[in-house]
Amino acid sequence: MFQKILVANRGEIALRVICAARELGIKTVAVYSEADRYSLHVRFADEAICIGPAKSARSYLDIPSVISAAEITNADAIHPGYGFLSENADFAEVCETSGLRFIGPKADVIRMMGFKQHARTVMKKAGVPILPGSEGLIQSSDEALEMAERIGYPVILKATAGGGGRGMRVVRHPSELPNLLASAQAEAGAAFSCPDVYLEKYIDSPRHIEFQVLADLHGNVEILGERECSIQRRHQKLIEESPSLKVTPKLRADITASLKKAMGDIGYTNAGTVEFLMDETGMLHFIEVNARVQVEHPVTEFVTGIDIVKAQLRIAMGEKLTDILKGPVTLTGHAIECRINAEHPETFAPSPGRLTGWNVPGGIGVRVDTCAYTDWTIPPYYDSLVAKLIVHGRDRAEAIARMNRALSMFVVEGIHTSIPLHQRILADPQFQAGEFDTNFIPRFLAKKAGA
Ligand code: MV4
Repeated sequence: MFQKILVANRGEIALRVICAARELGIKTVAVYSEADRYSLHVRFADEAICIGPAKSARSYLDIPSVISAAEITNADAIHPGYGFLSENADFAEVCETSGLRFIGPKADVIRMMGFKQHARTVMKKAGVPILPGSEGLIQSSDEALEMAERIGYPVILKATAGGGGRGMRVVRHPSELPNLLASAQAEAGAAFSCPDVYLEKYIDSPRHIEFQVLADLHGNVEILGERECSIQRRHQKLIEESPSLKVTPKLRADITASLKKAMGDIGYTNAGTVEFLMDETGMLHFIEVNARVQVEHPVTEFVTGIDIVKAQLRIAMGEKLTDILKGPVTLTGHAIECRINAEHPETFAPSPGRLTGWNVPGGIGVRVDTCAYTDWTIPPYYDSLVAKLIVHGRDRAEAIARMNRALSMFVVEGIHTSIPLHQRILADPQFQAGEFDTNFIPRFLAKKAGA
């Protein structure tokens, strides 16, 4: 049983972890940079400790500073949230060797999932559908050309250590393959200190659909349905929902069964997400595993009624999933999340500054996860997420109406936010019909610019 945990993060997710710990009677330690002294996560934690200057590399990403803070405050465990150190296998390892429980998967599992080609191999072996592609890493242009010929163009080269679109190249013709291979390898080497790339069939207009996993330390795995995350701009999700309109009960059951086996085989523990691309025929293909709690976890919490962060803490304390879940996982109604960013709704320029006015919507089926408050100044050093607005309705139409209502009551003054953009997206007939893919936002913005 944990007496006290340290939350190695900031903003809304730090506060989210503090909420879960408090409900379980576990004390919390917040860490903060000099820029976050007046953040709500500092105020609501039982203790708070400054770990360095504003720059993340010298505070939230500084492993010795975070570990020292945990040792000084006598914490039992560390929750990493998302981003920062959450998928850093070395950090997870240092936690365990320092006698601190890392609230996440084991270090070697995080490391393995970080190498995408390896994740592909283990998923395939367990019967999870993957895209046609290389069995291992690409050794030469000739090998890649031969493989691409067999699979058929277009293909995509991906950095095995990559993520967020870096070290990726789409190849539409053999003549461009050698140069694109070299540039993918160079970019991967510079960004991840690992130039290795693999190759797979490219899907032109996929949907991005991901499945939520919980796994305990006793070999039990549960899948909490899926999230539709196709509404993105430059790899930043804007709107997520659950369930996906395009996932049939049969498809959900099939993927759930294959993932239960795969995640068990891998020895995956705690919370995680398995990402898929859906092709034009409605088939799902595995792409990668995210070994952390995600920004969009609340939509799954709304439709399942399961507190995912509390489950993370209880799993890390050794509890069994059957005791945590108390019955089968069921999906009820429809949930949507809008990420409210401090940025200009048309130029997307960051918009930090003082919140001179701030009113958060409430009422039935409305949840706001935020660390912001009136007169707080959003610092310019971190990502632009200021709040997550999540709604739940009995069906998608009710959820959309509820989101519109809640957005209209969300008052943010002093900065620009993505609220007007969300209102325009929700009014779009294609969005309302559920007819969209990962090219929706580029198309939507081009349409507006042209009009
Ligand atoms: C793909 C793909 C099409 N085909 N893989 C982008 C980030 C990384 N996580 C995977 N990504 C993609 N992989 C194949 N085989 C298209 C993308 C992609 C994408 C995926 C999900 C959501 C938005 C996206 C935007 C551009 C490209």
